[in-house]
Amino acid sequence: MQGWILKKEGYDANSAAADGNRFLCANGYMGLRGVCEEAGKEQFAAVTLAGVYDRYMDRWREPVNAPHGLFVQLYFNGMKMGPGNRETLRHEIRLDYRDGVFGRDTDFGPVRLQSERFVSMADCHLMADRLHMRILRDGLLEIRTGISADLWDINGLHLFDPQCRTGETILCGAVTGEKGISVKTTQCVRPEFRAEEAFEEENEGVFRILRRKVNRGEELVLSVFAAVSTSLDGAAWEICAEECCRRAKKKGFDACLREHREVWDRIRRRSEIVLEGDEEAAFALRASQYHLNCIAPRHAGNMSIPARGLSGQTYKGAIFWDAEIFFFPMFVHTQPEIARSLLEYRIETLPGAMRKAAEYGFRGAFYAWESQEGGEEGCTNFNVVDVFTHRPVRTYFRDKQIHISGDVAYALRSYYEITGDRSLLENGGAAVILECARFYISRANTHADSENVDYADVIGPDEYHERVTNNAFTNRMAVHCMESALELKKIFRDRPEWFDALLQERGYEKDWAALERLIPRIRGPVRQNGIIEQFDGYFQLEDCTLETVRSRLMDPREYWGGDHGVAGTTRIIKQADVIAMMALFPDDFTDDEVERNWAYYEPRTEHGSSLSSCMYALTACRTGNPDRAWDLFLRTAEIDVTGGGKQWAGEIYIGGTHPASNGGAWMIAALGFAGLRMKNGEPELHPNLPRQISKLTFPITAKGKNLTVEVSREGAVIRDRQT
Ligand code: IFM
Repeated sequence: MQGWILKKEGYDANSAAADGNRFLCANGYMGLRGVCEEAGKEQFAAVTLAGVYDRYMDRWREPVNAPHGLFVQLYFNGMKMGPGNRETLRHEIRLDYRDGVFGRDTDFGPVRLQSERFVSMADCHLMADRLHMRILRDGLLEIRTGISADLWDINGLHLFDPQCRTGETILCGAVTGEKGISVKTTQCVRPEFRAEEAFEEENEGVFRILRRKVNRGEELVLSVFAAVSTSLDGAAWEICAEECCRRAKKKGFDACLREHREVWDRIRRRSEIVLEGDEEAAFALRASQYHLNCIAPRHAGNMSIPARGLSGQTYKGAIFWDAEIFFFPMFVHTQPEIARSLLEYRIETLPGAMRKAAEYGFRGAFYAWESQEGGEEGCTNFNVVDVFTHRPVRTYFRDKQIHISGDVAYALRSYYEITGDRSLLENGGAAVILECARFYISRANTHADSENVDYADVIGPDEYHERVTNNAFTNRMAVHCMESALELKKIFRDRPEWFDALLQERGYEKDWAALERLIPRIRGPVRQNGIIEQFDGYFQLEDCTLETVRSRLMDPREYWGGDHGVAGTTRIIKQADVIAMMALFPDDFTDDEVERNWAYYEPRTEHGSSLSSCMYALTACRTGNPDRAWDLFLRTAEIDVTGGGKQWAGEIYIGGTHPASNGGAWMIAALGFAGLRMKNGEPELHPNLPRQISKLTFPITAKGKNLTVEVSREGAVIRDRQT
């Protein structure tokens, strides 16, 4: 590992799944897992498409993988070359975080293959690969390249009726089973050598065979261009992939790569945090920013980002609260058009959220916990499979994790406050806030004999304790959402008629009055010796250590939560909950309160979710303890360098990249260590540099102004930035 390049030497089949994540190439439209050209489903090869979902039989709906157009398999004298072969002398893969170029260098014995490939940031449909083959023995070389359908699907099959075509541009098209969405992959090549050409069509795809007698010392170069389009891409989708391939072939690999790099340069100029003083941390931060930037929807203005990005089909390719609370901050401060896209997705899926609220007998908008196409709920009632009985376990994420609607409203309000751009609220955002607030009115539990209002039967961010009452985080989010609805009146004080018409259109008159009455009655946090009780009855649970709970596990993959989970009857929590509330609502709590709660909850937190550490790190910075935040920062930023994080929840695979940690690393560095805060619409700095960092420099935009933040031991400044 050095500077910008993640490297791995040697081949190890057992780490193929993790490496596929760590070495991911993506451009927001699709993600190509970090596997070599010849990889198939055994090595977890996949080209995962953003926003294209399919359901096979009664399995979980998940994103669709497109046929893989950069497939290349070499044969030498009839022998298949692979990095795991006995003859292979050396194998290395690498990923450059500056521009997402994936490289390999494999000495197969008779041939040394070096390649560099990318998923284009300049043309979202395109990916390209250039292979450089040095011949080390005389013999017959066969290059089998084409479009492979031998891909890793978790809950497939998804593509049916394959239609393949050979020729200068080969093609493989198919349709999804559920909704008949067409997916097309095309491929063409530019060999810089002569070879006999033949084609093969089979179940596994369509292939071109380039055959040639080779002599030791020869150097052969082959460029491969592949493109993907789907019938969701608009009117021109049918010809889009073919034209994209032809254009790329004509331009050549270098020109395509140049255009791709120019876009990455611009992205980095707008978002990159330069961390000085600790090279390991700087490297991890570059990795984090690469991973979050490469999955951002730059090709569409109304898409969000799944919890495992585009690294595969884990978590059903669904959008969670991760988008608003963990990805959104980096984007809103650096590339607000992407933050806007995440929220446009929520605006467009409001009807789905309203349907979900109605399904449970409530009014307003209850957003999907795992949101898929059109806001469809992907979360099932049985979201975990028990490792002992192999039976699905009833989980309550779908129906009880009601903070999701407040999280969406929280981001909408922040977008307005940070960018000063009211147009999102005008064009659907205000309606979302009103409907989310209406959901909290309708979901509140009142009592015949008291004025108190509770939220009973909920799950907070700590998912291990299910069906609890008055989860402090949830109550605070609900209040914030309802206050934001009231705040809209002030935001639109110069357009009272417009706002009144909106209230009228949504039939909101009675709800408006209800909001004003309800907010002061909602149970606020209950404290015991300054410690906020996470939910009613939490302090009555067994108070034991994390080690004790871990020692009770009978299987390392066992699910800790729910009725039979080892954590449920104890105070051990999965992830930041009270502390997440403190991070999101800093003005509610004194430093002393934050410190005490941090000291209480941190040792009781498993950090079993990659969303956890960053909240603890942020709050540690806020109380002037950046050194306490340091390890949590490294853990957050390094997760997709090391391939860490949980891989299993019961029998369900949950591995992939960790965009929430990537966003969390940005938050810790910018909001925590540099102490960036928005005060009355203006950025301010309250630095908390840990001893390892000598300087942080990064770009932000605030209210349309491009600025550079610089924080060092000498001081902190915010300067205008030329773009
Ligand atoms: O959204 C999270 C949740 O908070 C914990 N489990 C994983 C989800 C997706 O990252």
